[in-house]
Formats: sequence, C-alpha cells, structure tokens
Amino acid sequence: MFKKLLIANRGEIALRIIRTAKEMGIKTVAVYSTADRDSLHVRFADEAVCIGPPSSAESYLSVAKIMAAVEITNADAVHPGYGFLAENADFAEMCDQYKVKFVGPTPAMIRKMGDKITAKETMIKAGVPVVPGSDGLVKDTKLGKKIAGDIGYPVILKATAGGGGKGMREVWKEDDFESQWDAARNEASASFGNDGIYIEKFVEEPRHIEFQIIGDQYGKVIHLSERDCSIQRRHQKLVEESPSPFMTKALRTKMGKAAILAGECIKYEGVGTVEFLVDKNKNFYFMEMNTRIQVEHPVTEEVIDHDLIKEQIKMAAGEKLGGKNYIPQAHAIECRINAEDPYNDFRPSPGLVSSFHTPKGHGVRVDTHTYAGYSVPPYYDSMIAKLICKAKTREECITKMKRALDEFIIEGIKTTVPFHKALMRDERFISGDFNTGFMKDFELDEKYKK
Ligand code: MV4
Repeated sequence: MFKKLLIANRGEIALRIIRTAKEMGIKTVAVYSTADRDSLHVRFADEAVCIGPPSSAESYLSVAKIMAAVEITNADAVHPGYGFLAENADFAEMCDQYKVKFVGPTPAMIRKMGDKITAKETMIKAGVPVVPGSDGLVKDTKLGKKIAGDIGYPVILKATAGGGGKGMREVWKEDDFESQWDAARNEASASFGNDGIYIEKFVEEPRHIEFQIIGDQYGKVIHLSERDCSIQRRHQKLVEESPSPFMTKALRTKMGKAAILAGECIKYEGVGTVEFLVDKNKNFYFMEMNTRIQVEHPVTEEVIDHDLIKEQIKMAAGEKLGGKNYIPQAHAIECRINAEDPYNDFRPSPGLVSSFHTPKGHGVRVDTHTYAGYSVPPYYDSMIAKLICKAKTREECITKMKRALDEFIIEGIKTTVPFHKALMRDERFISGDFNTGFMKDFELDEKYKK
C-alpha cells in the first residue's frame, strides 16, 4: 500500500479523500492556492504545500507545480479528485515518468475515452449500443447534410474533443444545418483547439443514467449499479439519485452488462462511470465514459454501503477485485448546494459565510469543506456542500431530504437550498417521470426564499 498520498485538488473532494486515506493508514499531503490558505483540507492533511496564486491555471491546473509538490514531499501516489487534472493524460504520464502512482486509469485509457469518436468506435467494436450516426469525423457541410438526411432529422452535431455539452448543436431541419455546423465548429475550436465534428441521431427527451464501474489491474470489471442524473441545468447536475426511478430489474441487467463490456474492452483500471442516454422506450445508448471519481459518487456509496475512494486506492495499489456486481439496498438522493442565486439565473454568489449549520440525524450525510466564517472564493466551482439522504424507499428519502433541507442554515451568501426545497415538492419529480429537459419549464416559487 502507498505510504504518502498527495491530493491534487481542493474543497470537499480533497477532504473526502483525506478522510479515507487516514482510515487506510496513508499519510496525506494537501496542495493549496493562496485563496485556499484557510481551507479545511489544508488543516486536516498531514502536510500542506502552497502551489501558487488563486488562478487555477497557476495552481491546481499546473502540472509543474503539482509535480514540484510531489518531489519535495516525497509522495508515492497522487489522487486527482474530479475536475482540474483528473482526466489529463499528460499529467498521468508525467506521474508515470516520476514513478509516482496516479490514482486512476492509464494515460492511454484517459486519451481513448477523452476523444469521443475514438471512444464510440471502441464501444461499437465491443458490442456496446451507441446512438446511430456518422462513421467518425465529418469533413464538410456537403457530406454532413448527406449523412443527416440519411439518419433523419433531428440530428445532433458533437465535438470529438467535447463533453459536458460544449461544441454541441441540435439540428431540426436541413435549412439550419450550415449555421449550426459553424456554431459547433467555432465553439469546439475555441474550447478545445480541435474542431472535429461528428453527427448523431438526436435522442428526444432522454434520461441520463450512468453506471458506476470498478476495474482491477488484471482485467476484471464489475458494476455498482446506476445513478440517475437527469436533473441538470446547462449541463450542470443539480440532483442525482440511486436507484433510478426509471430502472427495472431487466433493464439494470442489460445496462449493467453493457457497462461492464465498456470497461472490459479497454481493460479499465480503477473507478469509472459509463454514461448512457435512455429513451422513453428504454432503449439505451453509450454516451461517454468518465475516467475519474465523480461528484455524485456518495449516492452509490450509500446504496451499496462501500467506500468508493477506498476501492479506488486499493485498485491503484494492485489489489484484486472480488466477483460480484452490486445492486441498491436502499434509496439515496444527493442535492448539490451551490453558492448561486436560484432566483437570479443561478448567478454565482461567492463571499463570507456568516453562519453555517448542517442537517444531521439518521440517514443524513453532508460532504462539505464549508464552515461559519469561511469565505467562498470566486475563482473556482461554486459547489459548497453535498447533502445526501438515504432511506428504504424513494418516498421516505424525499421526506427525509425535505426535513434535512429545512435544517440547513447558510447565511451571508445565496445558495441553491431554496431550489432543492421546491424540487422535493414538485409533482413531476415526486412521480419520477422526468428527463434531461426537466429544468426548461421549472419555475421557482418565491415562497421558498425564506
Ligand atoms: C445527446 C442528446 C441527444 N441525442 N446525444 C449532453 C452532454 C453530452 N455528454 C451529450 N449530451 C447529449 N447528447 C444525442 N444523440 C442529448 C444530450 C443532452 C443531455 C444529456 C445528458 C444530460 C443532459 C443533457 C442535456 C442536454 C442534452
């Protein structure tokens, strides 16, 4: 097992990783920017290294700064968390060169799944269902229109370097093809420095259902069931849950098999997520594979009763997996609490948190780095806490979440707590009959302001 783990991240996930490392008897090193000097991850780690000014590019995103911190602390492993360098293959490669273990898959796997066309081609070969579309990159609009016509409108243009919705455009009729093509290409070029585009049939009103997988270094892959992440806004997830209210035993068996196939075909190592689009007829299609631990991993931890960070570290250390898949033994929901004003287009609301009281009690978990007197910096992601509730059934879980949200006191900044209070009382949410379009016609009542 590793002796000293450097956590190349900040906020709640840095704390989350430190906790597990301590329980495993592994020493921890925090890195921090000058904006995070007073952060809890700095306090709770065994050692801490300042890696630069507030800007991410000069701190948490700087491979040189992180490698320097590894060197001076003599860490033998690096955990990237999520975001920042978590899916940067060059960073993983640099770790290999310096003989420090990157807690995650190999650089080759990260590269393969990072390029969406390559990922899709790999899945087709393995027999994982994908959305019908172009055979790889599309050169120009003439060819593009021909392909779109053959597939049938509506279609969606996607950037091969994309993910998270950037460089993506719907096209509903041929007249709009050229303008949408230019928009997708320009956005892809500006965001990723790669303007490669491919085309797919547009799946209308899909659900976003993802499977958690784990692979060991010997080719064994298992799944830990699904999470439903359909409640999103501008490609930012707001709420996640497990099991999916849409899931059936038969569908889980089929999708679970496909998720394992997706992992096995690249000999996936570590924890990963296979994202699927699921249409109203329960057809499912591979969308992307995330080669990192995800924000919403706690809902899976709660329903299968395992520490995913511990499993991730064990896989990185070369341990072997046991045989079986896991199915939910309870229901869990996570609400992302962001420093944003839900009454003002979810505008960021950084600043001093004057009071902070977290909900507690049976089946209630709060993952957070925030405390009374903490100042939310304006430089990073606006998520300040995750509220996770667990109960026997979805209905009880929603009841518990309502109670927990009412206990949450956060003063000094605006947060998304009022949004979640409203959502837990929304009939469509309660019925479980929703898709990724849910937020398009959601209106937040003033009464949740208090
Ligand atoms: C799609 C789609 C419909 N049809 N692909 C969004 C982000 C990226 N990972 C893929 N995305 C989508 N791909 C086809 N062929 C709809 C989306 C999509 C979406 C997917 C999951 C969760 C929220 C979404 C919101 C808008 C669009």
